[in-house]
Amino acid sequence: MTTEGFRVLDEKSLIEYIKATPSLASELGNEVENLKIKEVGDGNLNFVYIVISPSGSIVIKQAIPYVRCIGESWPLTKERSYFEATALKRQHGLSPKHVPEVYHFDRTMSVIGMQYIEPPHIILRKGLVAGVEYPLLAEHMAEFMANTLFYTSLLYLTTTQHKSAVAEFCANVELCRLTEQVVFSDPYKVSEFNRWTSPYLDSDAEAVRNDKVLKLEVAELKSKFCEKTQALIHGDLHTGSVMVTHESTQVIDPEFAFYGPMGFDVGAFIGNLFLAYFAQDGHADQGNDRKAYKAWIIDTVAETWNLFYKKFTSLWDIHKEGPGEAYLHEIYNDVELWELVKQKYMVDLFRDSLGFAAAKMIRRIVGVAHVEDFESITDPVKRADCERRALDFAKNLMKKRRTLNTITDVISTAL
Ligand code: ADP
Ligand code: SR1
Ligand code: MG
Ligand code: MG
Repeated sequence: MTTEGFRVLDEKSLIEYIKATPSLASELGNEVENLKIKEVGDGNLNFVYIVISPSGSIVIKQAIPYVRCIGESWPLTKERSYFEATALKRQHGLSPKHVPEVYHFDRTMSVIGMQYIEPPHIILRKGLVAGVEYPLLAEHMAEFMANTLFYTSLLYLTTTQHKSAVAEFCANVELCRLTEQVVFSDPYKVSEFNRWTSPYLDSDAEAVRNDKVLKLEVAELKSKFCEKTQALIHGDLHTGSVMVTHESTQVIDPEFAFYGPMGFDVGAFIGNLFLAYFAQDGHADQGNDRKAYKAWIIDTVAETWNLFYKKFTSLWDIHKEGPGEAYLHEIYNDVELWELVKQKYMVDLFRDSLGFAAAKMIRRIVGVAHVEDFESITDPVKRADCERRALDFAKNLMKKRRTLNTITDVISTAL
Protein backbone atom coordinates (compact mmCIF):
# COMPACT_ATOMS: atom_id res chain seq x y z
CA MET A 1 0.00 0.00 0.00
CA THR A 2 1.39 3.45 -0.95
CA THR A 3 -0.13 6.89 -0.21
CA GLU A 4 1.98 10.06 -0.49
CA GLY A 5 5.26 8.45 0.51
CA PHE A 6 3.67 6.06 3.02
CA ARG A 7 4.18 2.33 2.72
CA VAL A 8 3.43 -0.46 5.12
CA LEU A 9 6.69 -1.96 6.36
CA ASP A 10 7.35 -5.65 6.81
CA GLU A 11 10.29 -7.47 8.39
CA LYS A 12 12.23 -7.26 5.11
CA SER A 13 11.58 -3.64 4.12
CA LEU A 14 12.20 -2.54 7.70
CA ILE A 15 15.87 -3.53 7.30
CA GLU A 16 16.25 -1.13 4.37
CA TYR A 17 14.38 1.55 6.30
CA ILE A 18 16.74 1.22 9.25
CA LYS A 19 19.83 1.28 7.03
CA ALA A 20 18.60 4.55 5.50
CA THR A 21 17.84 6.14 8.89
CA PRO A 22 20.99 7.23 10.79
CA SER A 23 19.19 7.87 14.13
CA LEU A 24 18.01 4.25 14.16
CA ALA A 25 21.19 2.70 12.80
CA SER A 26 23.24 4.47 15.45
CA GLU A 27 21.07 3.04 18.28
CA LEU A 28 22.01 -0.36 16.81
CA GLY A 29 25.70 0.51 16.97
CA ASN A 30 25.61 0.89 13.15
CA GLU A 31 25.69 -2.92 12.94
CA VAL A 32 22.80 -3.30 10.51
CA GLU A 33 23.83 -6.35 8.48
CA ASN A 34 22.59 -9.18 10.72
CA LEU A 35 19.55 -7.75 12.42
CA LYS A 36 17.10 -9.96 14.30
CA ILE A 37 13.61 -8.62 13.64
CA LYS A 38 10.34 -9.87 15.08
CA GLU A 39 6.83 -8.46 14.80
CA VAL A 40 5.23 -8.58 18.27
CA GLY A 41 2.18 -6.34 17.92
CA ASP A 42 -0.49 -7.85 20.16
CA GLY A 43 -2.51 -4.64 20.52
CA ASN A 44 -5.61 -3.78 18.53
CA LEU A 45 -4.25 -1.13 16.21
CA ASN A 46 -0.62 -1.15 15.07
CA PHE A 47 2.46 -3.10 14.01
CA VAL A 48 5.36 -3.32 16.47
CA TYR A 49 8.81 -4.76 15.66
CA ILE A 50 11.62 -5.62 18.03
CA VAL A 51 14.96 -5.06 16.29
CA ILE A 52 18.19 -6.44 17.77
CA SER A 53 21.75 -6.05 16.51
CA PRO A 54 24.91 -7.39 18.18
CA SER A 55 25.36 -4.00 19.86
CA GLY A 56 21.95 -2.48 20.41
CA SER A 57 18.18 -2.82 20.27
CA ILE A 58 15.17 -0.70 19.32
CA VAL A 59 11.43 -1.00 18.90
CA ILE A 60 9.76 0.22 15.72
CA LYS A 61 6.05 0.95 15.83
CA GLN A 62 4.13 1.73 12.65
CA ALA A 63 0.54 2.96 12.48
CA ILE A 64 -1.45 1.75 9.48
CA PRO A 65 -4.51 3.59 8.15
CA TYR A 66 -7.06 1.22 9.68
CA VAL A 67 -7.88 -0.70 12.89
CA ARG A 68 -5.61 -3.75 12.76
CA CYS A 69 -7.86 -6.09 14.77
CA ILE A 70 -10.87 -5.37 12.53
CA GLY A 71 -9.24 -4.80 9.13
CA GLU A 72 -9.41 -2.25 6.31
CA SER A 73 -13.20 -1.97 6.68
CA TRP A 74 -12.56 0.26 9.76
CA PRO A 75 -10.33 3.12 8.57
CA LEU A 76 -8.38 5.06 11.20
CA THR A 77 -5.94 7.89 10.60
CA LYS A 78 -2.28 6.93 10.73
CA GLU A 79 -1.69 10.46 12.06
CA ARG A 80 -2.24 8.86 15.48
CA SER A 81 1.44 8.12 15.30
CA TYR A 82 2.24 11.85 15.50
CA PHE A 83 0.22 12.19 18.71
CA GLU A 84 1.78 9.06 20.17
CA ALA A 85 5.32 10.31 19.45
CA THR A 86 4.53 13.78 20.81
CA ALA A 87 2.91 12.40 23.96
CA LEU A 88 5.69 9.85 24.52
CA LYS A 89 8.31 12.60 24.38
CA ARG A 90 6.32 14.83 26.74
CA GLN A 91 5.58 11.99 29.17
CA HIS A 92 9.19 10.76 29.07
CA GLY A 93 10.26 14.31 29.98
CA LEU A 94 7.85 14.38 32.94
CA SER A 95 8.30 10.79 34.15
CA PRO A 96 11.60 9.54 32.66
CA LYS A 97 11.81 6.39 34.79
CA HIS A 98 8.43 5.15 33.56
CA VAL A 99 8.25 6.00 29.83
CA PRO A 100 10.52 4.74 27.00
CA GLU A 101 12.71 7.22 25.15
CA VAL A 102 11.82 8.16 21.54
CA TYR A 103 14.79 7.89 19.16
CA HIS A 104 13.11 8.67 15.86
CA PHE A 105 9.81 9.83 14.39
CA ASP A 106 8.82 9.83 10.71
CA ARG A 107 5.44 11.47 10.19
CA THR A 108 5.08 10.46 6.52
CA MET A 109 5.67 6.79 7.34
CA SER A 110 3.91 6.96 10.74
CA VAL A 111 6.94 5.26 12.24
CA ILE A 112 8.23 5.69 15.79
CA GLY A 113 11.62 4.31 16.84
CA MET A 114 11.86 3.94 20.59
CA GLN A 115 13.67 2.28 23.47
CA TYR A 116 13.18 -1.48 23.65
CA ILE A 117 11.72 -2.40 27.04
CA GLU A 118 13.61 -5.63 27.45
CA PRO A 119 12.62 -8.93 29.04
CA PRO A 120 11.92 -9.84 31.75
CA HIS A 121 9.43 -6.96 31.29
CA ILE A 122 6.05 -8.30 30.28
CA ILE A 123 2.70 -6.70 29.65
CA LEU A 124 1.06 -6.13 33.04
CA ARG A 125 -2.22 -7.70 31.92
CA LYS A 126 -0.37 -10.97 31.24
CA GLY A 127 1.24 -10.81 34.69
CA LEU A 128 -2.19 -10.26 36.27
CA VAL A 129 -3.59 -13.28 34.42
CA ALA A 130 -0.62 -15.36 35.59
CA GLY A 131 -1.09 -14.21 39.21
CA VAL A 132 2.20 -12.33 39.63
CA GLU A 133 2.53 -9.65 42.33
CA TYR A 134 4.35 -6.39 41.51
CA PRO A 135 5.27 -4.67 44.78
CA LEU A 136 6.17 -1.30 43.22
CA LEU A 137 3.35 -1.09 40.68
CA ALA A 138 1.07 1.25 42.66
CA GLU A 139 3.96 3.55 43.60
CA HIS A 140 5.21 3.77 40.01
CA MET A 141 1.80 4.25 38.40
CA ALA A 142 0.90 6.89 41.00
CA GLU A 143 4.13 8.70 40.16
CA PHE A 144 3.55 8.48 36.39
CA MET A 145 -0.03 9.75 36.68
CA ALA A 146 0.74 12.49 39.22
CA ASN A 147 3.63 13.89 37.16
CA THR A 148 2.06 13.68 33.71
CA LEU A 149 -1.33 15.01 34.84
CA PHE A 150 -0.20 17.72 37.26
CA TYR A 151 2.47 19.31 35.05
CA THR A 152 0.18 19.51 32.00
CA SER A 153 -2.75 21.03 33.91
CA LEU A 154 -3.68 24.61 34.76
CA LEU A 155 -2.46 23.89 38.28
CA TYR A 156 1.02 24.29 36.80
CA LEU A 157 0.66 25.94 33.38
CA THR A 158 -0.44 29.42 32.43
CA THR A 159 -3.68 29.61 30.45
CA THR A 160 -1.66 30.67 27.40
CA GLN A 161 0.59 27.59 27.59
CA HIS A 162 -2.33 25.31 28.36
CA LYS A 163 -4.54 26.59 25.53
CA SER A 164 -1.79 26.15 22.96
CA ALA A 165 -1.18 22.56 24.09
CA VAL A 166 -4.93 21.86 24.11
CA ALA A 167 -5.15 23.20 20.54
CA GLU A 168 -2.34 20.95 19.31
CA PHE A 169 -3.90 17.78 20.71
CA CYS A 170 -7.44 18.75 19.58
CA ALA A 171 -6.33 17.45 16.20
CA ASN A 172 -6.25 13.90 17.61
CA VAL A 173 -9.98 14.01 16.94
CA GLU A 174 -10.28 10.62 15.20
CA LEU A 175 -8.83 8.71 18.11
CA CYS A 176 -11.10 10.60 20.51
CA ARG A 177 -14.07 9.74 18.28
CA LEU A 178 -13.11 6.08 18.43
CA THR A 179 -13.21 6.21 22.23
CA GLU A 180 -16.49 8.15 22.15
CA GLN A 181 -17.95 5.36 20.04
CA VAL A 182 -16.55 2.21 21.64
CA VAL A 183 -16.54 3.33 25.30
CA PHE A 184 -19.45 5.75 25.65
CA SER A 185 -21.91 4.84 22.86
CA ASP A 186 -21.84 1.34 21.35
CA PRO A 187 -22.23 -0.65 24.61
CA TYR A 188 -25.50 1.24 25.28
CA LYS A 189 -27.11 0.55 21.88
CA VAL A 190 -27.38 -2.20 19.31
CA SER A 191 -24.14 -2.14 17.33
CA GLU A 192 -22.71 -4.57 14.81
CA PHE A 193 -19.41 -4.36 16.68
CA ASN A 194 -20.63 -5.30 20.17
CA ARG A 195 -20.04 -8.81 21.43
CA TRP A 196 -20.31 -10.67 24.72
CA THR A 197 -20.18 -14.21 26.06
CA SER A 198 -23.39 -15.39 24.39
CA PRO A 199 -25.89 -16.80 25.22
CA TYR A 200 -24.94 -16.51 28.90
CA LEU A 201 -24.75 -12.71 28.96
CA ASP A 202 -27.50 -11.97 26.39
CA SER A 203 -29.89 -10.62 29.00
CA ASP A 204 -27.09 -8.73 30.79
CA ALA A 205 -26.14 -6.94 27.56
CA GLU A 206 -29.80 -6.15 26.90
CA ALA A 207 -30.16 -4.83 30.46
CA VAL A 208 -27.29 -2.38 29.80
CA ARG A 209 -29.08 -1.15 26.67
CA ASN A 210 -32.34 -0.69 28.60
CA ASP A 211 -30.95 0.90 31.76
CA LYS A 212 -32.15 4.53 31.72
CA VAL A 213 -30.25 5.58 34.85
CA LEU A 214 -27.03 4.10 33.48
CA LYS A 215 -27.59 5.92 30.17
CA LEU A 216 -28.00 9.25 31.99
CA GLU A 217 -24.73 8.62 33.82
CA VAL A 218 -22.79 7.60 30.74
CA ALA A 219 -24.03 10.72 28.91
CA GLU A 220 -22.52 12.85 31.66
CA LEU A 221 -19.22 10.96 31.47
CA LYS A 222 -19.14 11.24 27.67
CA SER A 223 -19.65 14.98 27.85
CA LYS A 224 -16.84 15.24 30.44
CA PHE A 225 -14.59 13.21 28.15
CA CYS A 226 -15.35 15.54 25.22
CA GLU A 227 -15.39 18.86 27.04
CA LYS A 228 -13.04 18.79 30.03
CA THR A 229 -9.56 19.78 28.83
CA GLN A 230 -7.97 19.26 32.24
CA ALA A 231 -4.55 17.77 31.40
CA LEU A 232 -2.62 15.82 28.77
CA ILE A 233 -4.00 12.35 29.37
CA HIS A 234 -2.59 9.07 28.07
CA GLY A 235 -6.05 8.16 26.85
CA ASP A 236 -5.67 4.34 26.83
CA LEU A 237 -4.13 3.58 30.22
CA HIS A 238 -5.28 -0.01 30.63
CA THR A 239 -3.11 -2.83 31.92
CA GLY A 240 -2.10 -3.72 28.34
CA SER A 241 -0.35 -0.33 28.08
CA VAL A 242 1.98 -1.04 31.00
CA MET A 243 5.09 -3.24 30.96
CA VAL A 244 6.46 -4.52 34.25
CA THR A 245 9.06 -6.40 36.23
CA HIS A 246 9.25 -6.55 40.02
CA GLU A 247 11.45 -3.45 39.98
CA SER A 248 10.31 -1.50 36.94
CA THR A 249 7.08 -0.09 35.45
CA GLN A 250 6.98 1.34 31.90
CA VAL A 251 3.99 3.04 30.29
CA ILE A 252 3.67 2.66 26.50
CA ASP A 253 1.13 3.34 23.74
CA PRO A 254 -0.24 6.88 24.31
CA GLU A 255 -1.67 7.23 20.78
CA PHE A 256 -5.07 8.31 22.24
CA ALA A 257 -3.43 11.22 24.10
CA PHE A 258 -5.25 14.56 24.21
CA TYR A 259 -6.23 17.21 26.74
CA GLY A 260 -9.05 15.50 28.58
CA PRO A 261 -10.27 14.69 32.09
CA MET A 262 -7.57 13.35 34.42
CA GLY A 263 -10.04 10.82 35.78
CA PHE A 264 -10.06 9.04 32.43
CA ASP A 265 -6.47 7.86 33.03
CA VAL A 266 -6.83 7.15 36.74
CA GLY A 267 -10.12 5.37 36.08
CA ALA A 268 -8.73 3.35 33.16
CA PHE A 269 -5.96 1.96 35.31
CA ILE A 270 -8.12 1.26 38.38
CA GLY A 271 -10.99 -0.14 36.27
CA ASN A 272 -8.62 -2.56 34.55
CA LEU A 273 -7.25 -3.68 37.93
CA PHE A 274 -10.84 -4.42 38.92
CA LEU A 275 -11.32 -6.41 35.68
CA ALA A 276 -8.25 -8.46 36.66
CA TYR A 277 -9.73 -8.91 40.14
CA PHE A 278 -13.07 -10.23 38.86
CA ALA A 279 -11.31 -12.56 36.41
CA GLN A 280 -9.32 -14.32 39.14
CA ASP A 281 -12.03 -16.84 40.04
CA GLY A 282 -11.85 -18.03 36.43
CA HIS A 283 -8.10 -18.64 36.78
CA ALA A 284 -8.33 -20.42 40.15
CA ASP A 285 -7.44 -24.11 40.16
CA GLN A 286 -6.73 -26.82 42.71
CA GLY A 287 -3.19 -25.58 43.24
CA ASN A 288 -4.13 -21.94 43.73
CA ASP A 289 -7.50 -20.53 44.75
CA ARG A 290 -6.19 -17.01 43.90
CA LYS A 291 -7.62 -15.61 47.17
CA ALA A 292 -4.31 -14.07 48.26
CA TYR A 293 -3.81 -12.68 44.78
CA LYS A 294 -7.25 -11.07 44.79
CA ALA A 295 -6.33 -9.38 48.08
CA TRP A 296 -3.10 -8.09 46.49
CA ILE A 297 -5.02 -6.59 43.55
CA ILE A 298 -7.41 -4.86 45.94
CA ASP A 299 -4.49 -3.49 47.98
CA THR A 300 -2.94 -2.25 44.74
CA VAL A 301 -6.15 -0.41 43.79
CA ALA A 302 -6.19 1.30 47.20
CA GLU A 303 -2.49 2.10 47.16
CA THR A 304 -2.65 3.47 43.62
CA TRP A 305 -5.35 5.97 44.51
CA ASN A 306 -3.88 6.88 47.94
CA LEU A 307 -0.35 7.39 46.58
CA PHE A 308 -1.64 9.29 43.57
CA TYR A 309 -3.57 11.59 45.92
CA LYS A 310 -0.47 12.15 48.05
CA LYS A 311 1.91 12.77 45.16
CA PHE A 312 -0.48 14.95 43.17
CA THR A 313 -1.42 17.20 46.10
CA SER A 314 2.21 17.47 47.19
CA LEU A 315 3.21 18.65 43.68
CA TRP A 316 0.40 21.17 43.96
CA ASP A 317 1.66 22.38 47.36
CA ILE A 318 5.22 22.70 46.03
CA HIS A 319 4.06 24.77 43.06
CA LYS A 320 1.28 26.76 44.73
CA GLU A 321 3.12 30.02 44.03
CA GLY A 322 4.14 28.87 40.55
CA PRO A 323 2.86 29.83 37.10
CA GLY A 324 -0.40 27.81 37.27
CA GLU A 325 -3.34 30.12 36.70
CA ALA A 326 -6.24 28.04 38.00
CA TYR A 327 -5.84 29.04 41.66
CA LEU A 328 -3.94 32.31 41.95
CA HIS A 329 -1.84 32.53 45.10
CA GLU A 330 -3.15 36.04 45.94
CA ILE A 331 -6.68 34.64 46.17
CA TYR A 332 -6.07 31.27 47.86
CA ASN A 333 -3.25 32.21 50.24
CA ASP A 334 -5.14 31.07 53.33
CA VAL A 335 -4.45 27.74 55.06
CA GLU A 336 -8.07 26.75 55.54
CA LEU A 337 -9.19 27.83 52.07
CA TRP A 338 -6.21 26.10 50.45
CA GLU A 339 -7.15 22.79 52.12
CA LEU A 340 -10.77 23.22 50.99
CA VAL A 341 -9.69 23.91 47.41
CA LYS A 342 -7.54 20.77 47.26
CA GLN A 343 -10.19 18.66 48.93
CA LYS A 344 -12.87 19.73 46.46
CA TYR A 345 -10.61 19.24 43.44
CA MET A 346 -9.61 15.76 44.60
CA VAL A 347 -13.17 14.67 45.41
CA ASP A 348 -14.24 15.70 41.89
CA LEU A 349 -11.25 13.88 40.40
CA PHE A 350 -11.99 10.79 42.52
CA ARG A 351 -15.62 10.63 41.36
CA ASP A 352 -14.66 11.25 37.73
CA SER A 353 -12.15 8.40 38.05
CA LEU A 354 -14.80 6.04 39.42
CA GLY A 355 -17.23 6.90 36.62
CA PHE A 356 -14.61 6.37 33.92
CA ALA A 357 -13.38 3.18 35.60
CA ALA A 358 -16.93 1.83 35.39
CA ALA A 359 -17.34 2.87 31.74
CA LYS A 360 -14.03 1.22 30.83
CA MET A 361 -15.10 -2.00 32.56
CA ILE A 362 -18.51 -2.14 30.89
CA ARG A 363 -17.07 -1.63 27.37
CA ARG A 364 -14.67 -4.57 27.85
CA ILE A 365 -17.57 -6.93 28.62
CA VAL A 366 -20.29 -5.92 26.14
CA GLY A 367 -18.39 -3.77 23.60
CA VAL A 368 -16.08 -4.46 20.66
CA ALA A 369 -12.68 -4.91 22.30
CA HIS A 370 -12.37 -7.47 25.08
CA VAL A 371 -9.52 -8.26 27.49
CA GLU A 372 -7.29 -11.26 27.98
CA ASP A 373 -8.22 -11.34 31.68
CA PHE A 374 -11.60 -12.81 30.69
CA GLU A 375 -10.86 -14.11 27.18
CA SER A 376 -8.30 -16.55 28.59
CA ILE A 377 -10.97 -18.25 30.73
CA THR A 378 -11.82 -21.09 28.35
CA ASP A 379 -14.97 -22.38 30.08
CA PRO A 380 -17.69 -19.96 28.84
CA VAL A 381 -19.92 -20.54 31.87
CA LYS A 382 -17.10 -19.64 34.26
CA ARG A 383 -16.10 -16.69 32.08
CA ALA A 384 -19.66 -15.36 31.95
CA ASP A 385 -19.96 -15.65 35.75
CA CYS A 386 -16.81 -13.58 36.24
CA GLU A 387 -17.88 -11.06 33.61
CA ARG A 388 -21.36 -10.70 35.13
CA ARG A 389 -19.92 -9.92 38.57
CA ALA A 390 -17.60 -7.32 37.02
CA LEU A 391 -20.47 -5.83 35.01
CA ASP A 392 -22.78 -5.59 38.04
CA PHE A 393 -20.00 -3.97 40.08
CA ALA A 394 -19.30 -1.45 37.29
CA LYS A 395 -22.97 -0.53 36.78
CA ASN A 396 -23.36 0.07 40.51
CA LEU A 397 -20.11 2.07 40.61
CA MET A 398 -21.21 4.33 37.76
CA LYS A 399 -24.56 5.02 39.41
CA LYS A 400 -23.37 5.39 43.02
CA ARG A 401 -20.05 7.15 42.51
CA ARG A 402 -21.26 10.45 43.96
CA THR A 403 -22.00 8.74 47.29
CA LEU A 404 -18.53 7.20 47.57
CA ASN A 405 -15.94 9.19 49.52
CA THR A 406 -12.95 6.92 49.89
CA ILE A 407 -11.30 4.13 47.94
CA THR A 408 -12.18 1.86 50.91
CA ASP A 409 -15.88 2.61 50.24
CA VAL A 410 -15.36 1.57 46.61
CA ILE A 411 -13.54 -1.62 47.50
CA SER A 412 -16.22 -2.68 49.97
CA THR A 413 -18.74 -2.73 47.10
CA ALA A 414 -16.48 -5.15 45.17
CA LEU A 415 -15.87 -7.76 47.89
P1 ADP B 1 -1.08 -1.03 19.95
O1 ADP B 1 -1.16 0.45 19.84
O2 ADP B 1 -1.40 -1.72 18.69
O3 ADP B 1 -1.89 -1.54 21.12
P2 ADP B 1 1.31 -1.26 21.59
O4 ADP B 1 2.08 0.01 21.63
O5 ADP B 1 0.46 -1.55 22.77
O6 ADP B 1 0.45 -1.36 20.25
O7 ADP B 1 2.34 -2.43 21.36
C1 ADP B 1 1.93 -3.76 21.13
C2 ADP B 1 2.87 -4.70 21.87
O8 ADP B 1 4.20 -4.50 21.43
C3 ADP B 1 2.90 -4.48 23.35
O9 ADP B 1 1.88 -5.22 23.98
C4 ADP B 1 4.28 -4.97 23.74
O10 ADP B 1 4.27 -6.37 23.88
C5 ADP B 1 5.11 -4.61 22.52
N1 ADP B 1 5.81 -3.32 22.70
C6 ADP B 1 5.37 -2.09 22.36
N2 ADP B 1 6.28 -1.14 22.65
C7 ADP B 1 7.32 -1.79 23.19
C8 ADP B 1 8.61 -1.37 23.69
N3 ADP B 1 8.97 -0.10 23.66
N4 ADP B 1 9.45 -2.32 24.15
C9 ADP B 1 9.09 -3.63 24.16
N5 ADP B 1 7.93 -4.09 23.69
C10 ADP B 1 7.04 -3.18 23.21
C1 SR1 C 1 -11.75 -0.96 17.98
S1 SR1 C 1 -11.48 -0.52 19.63
C2 SR1 C 1 -9.80 -0.75 19.88
C3 SR1 C 1 -9.36 -0.43 21.27
O1 SR1 C 1 -7.98 -0.75 21.31
C4 SR1 C 1 -7.25 0.35 21.82
O2 SR1 C 1 -6.17 -0.06 22.60
C5 SR1 C 1 -8.26 1.17 22.56
O3 SR1 C 1 -8.49 0.70 23.86
C6 SR1 C 1 -9.44 1.02 21.68
O4 SR1 C 1 -10.63 1.36 22.33
MG1 MG D 1 -1.56 -1.27 23.07
MG1 MG E 1 -2.44 1.57 21.01
